[in-house]
Amino acid sequence: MEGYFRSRGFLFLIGLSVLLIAGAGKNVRAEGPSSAQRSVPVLYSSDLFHPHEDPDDHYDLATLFALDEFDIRGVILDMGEIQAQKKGLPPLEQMMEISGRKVPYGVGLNRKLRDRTDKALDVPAEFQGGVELILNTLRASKEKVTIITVGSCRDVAVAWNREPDLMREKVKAVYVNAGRGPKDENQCEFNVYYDRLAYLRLLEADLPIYWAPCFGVEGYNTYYRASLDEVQKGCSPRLRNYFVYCLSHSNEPALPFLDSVSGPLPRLRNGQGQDVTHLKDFWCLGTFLHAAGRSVYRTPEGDWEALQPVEASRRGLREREEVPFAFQPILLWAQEREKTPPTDTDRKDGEVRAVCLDTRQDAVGLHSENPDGTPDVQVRVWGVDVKKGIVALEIVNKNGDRWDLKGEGQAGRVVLKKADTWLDCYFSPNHPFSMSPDSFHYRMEVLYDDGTRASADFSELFFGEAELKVQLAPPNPTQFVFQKTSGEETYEKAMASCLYHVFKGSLK
Ligand SMILES: [Ca+2]
Ligand SMILES: [Ca+2]
Repeated sequence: MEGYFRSRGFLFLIGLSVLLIAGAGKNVRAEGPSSAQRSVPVLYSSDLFHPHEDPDDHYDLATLFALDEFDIRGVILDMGEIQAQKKGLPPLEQMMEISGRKVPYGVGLNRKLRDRTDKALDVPAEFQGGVELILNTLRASKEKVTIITVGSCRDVAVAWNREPDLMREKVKAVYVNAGRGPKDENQCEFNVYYDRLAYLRLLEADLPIYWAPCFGVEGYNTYYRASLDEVQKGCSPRLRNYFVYCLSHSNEPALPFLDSVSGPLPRLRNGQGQDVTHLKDFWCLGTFLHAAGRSVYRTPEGDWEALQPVEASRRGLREREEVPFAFQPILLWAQEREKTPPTDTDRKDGEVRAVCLDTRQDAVGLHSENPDGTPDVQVRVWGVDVKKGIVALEIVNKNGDRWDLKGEGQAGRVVLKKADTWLDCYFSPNHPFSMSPDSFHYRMEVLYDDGTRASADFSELFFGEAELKVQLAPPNPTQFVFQKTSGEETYEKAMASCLYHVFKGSLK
């Protein structure tokens, strides 16, 4: 929906004309980019850590501060349980120092949502800072506020659970950088991994959601690559030092480092040890540009630059607009799973059937038969021959993780509960950061006392209590999904070039 992308610029022009009329009679300065300064109130939630998990969060934070349009009302340091070890505050303090801006911040919740409506009121006060920052900021704001998430969706989802009316009234847009596109089989992705139910909850919220999947087919993803070496050529010495501090995992005092004479940009290596500094993965820039109301223009030099339409006009670039991405209308909702559990009435003689029933009950520990506070997967199995006696039972996923009755499998223990016609198995999955779809598909195998075996396959429910449903092109859209509208190659070049220009000449 290219029209929507463009309409942002149109709305901006209306806003600007009001400003110009208001200023009529006075000595109004020529229209320029400064007229957009601090015009977009923003709350920002990031899984920002030092040392970093992925330095893209540091580049995203710099982007937030580099775009003049943003009036940063608060930064949520997401994932309280990790913030306790790897604090996100040093890079945030560096960015405040470079930009000369003081920004309120709060540490986010330290545990996953237990169900979609969880208000997390039991979480200790030291981890309530994120939710409170969101709600207090909205209460105090006269204008509607844009929310951007580049980590988990936890604190925003809980803010919604606590005060939906306030959120409906005061939230202008929520940009959600997470997940896989609407055409994908499942939503396996890093930011979803953090807190699956929080992600589902935020997407289903009755808010103007701008869903920006990180991966996905048919262009429904924000992924691109850019060279950190190229990007840093446009950076001021202090901004460059901010990146050097991050990439070198420095433990020197954060603020003096900004004015130090640092060496060359440290090399960034992937899990296999390869140098990926020249081809770093990135995702979120498009959402920042859209939230700021900028459009993308092709410069006479062959670069791409994201500008306010007014600034593009001033520079004679208005006719050179390109649209590498757009937000398309979508409807997102969560569909509850059927309350009546599946039965085995149509099961064939001798067939063993296993079905994942629930993922919310805590019945087993990782390596102990006692509950450990973390919910487990419950699988119901029909057709096991209980007359024979079970000597061993194990569950293996396609990733190779293994659970068994004694807890000798490296992944953990299985606990059994027997009924007349079925067997319930409980175990604790521990999905890898990659959240490979393979780790959600399992085989259960029983060894009987006469040496024979029986087995059945099953899949873990991704969100547990509900499923994510999507409808593209709904009649009255209030939610949108990111889609690349140029070819992959053009999109990547355009975003990499825009990133370079966002930093060039800013944050000195
Ligand atoms: Ca992130
Ligand atoms: Ca458990």
